[in-house]
Amino acid sequence: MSDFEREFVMVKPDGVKRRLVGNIISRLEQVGLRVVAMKMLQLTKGMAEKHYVIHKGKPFYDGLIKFISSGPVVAMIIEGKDAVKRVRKIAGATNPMDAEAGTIRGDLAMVIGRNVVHAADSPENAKIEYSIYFKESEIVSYEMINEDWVYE
Ligand code: IDP
Ligand code: MG
Repeated sequence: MSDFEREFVMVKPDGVKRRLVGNIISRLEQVGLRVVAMKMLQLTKGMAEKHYVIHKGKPFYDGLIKFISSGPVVAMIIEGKDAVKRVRKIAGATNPMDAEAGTIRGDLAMVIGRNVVHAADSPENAKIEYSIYFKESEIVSYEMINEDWVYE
């Protein structure tokens, strides 16, 4: 489909430690998005700095780098129609206090520094970010068995 996009998503260390990985992935899968690459890893400080380069210099930056590299994360590429917009909507507002009920952050998190999930904010940034974690050869391609019922 021509408007298919790839979004980069990461379950943060709080999400992994709280055993919310399945819950978070389910929410993405159940609307009709698909996982096309996934791995669990712990970020080095260098990887964390690369990932959050746009926030360098902000007051929360040092804490963010320390937190995101403090434990395992699950990095994944999510594919589907308008995947970036759709995933960001499902993730909810950055601050869980402002996130609607029914969103990942609205249902599963309390404060901005522990908001359980990361999702890239544009298709361009998604590609830049997922390239830190995945080689092109690690991204798979497949049709869902219910493709014709999820898409028309
Ligand atoms: P996003 O994750 O919704 O795209 P960004 O503004 O890109 O939000 O911020 C990246 C991450 O940095 C947030 O998810 C959050 O964990 C953290 N963060 C952003 N603003 C603050 C803040 O004011 N205090 C603490 N952490 C923050
Ligand atoms: Mg962001």
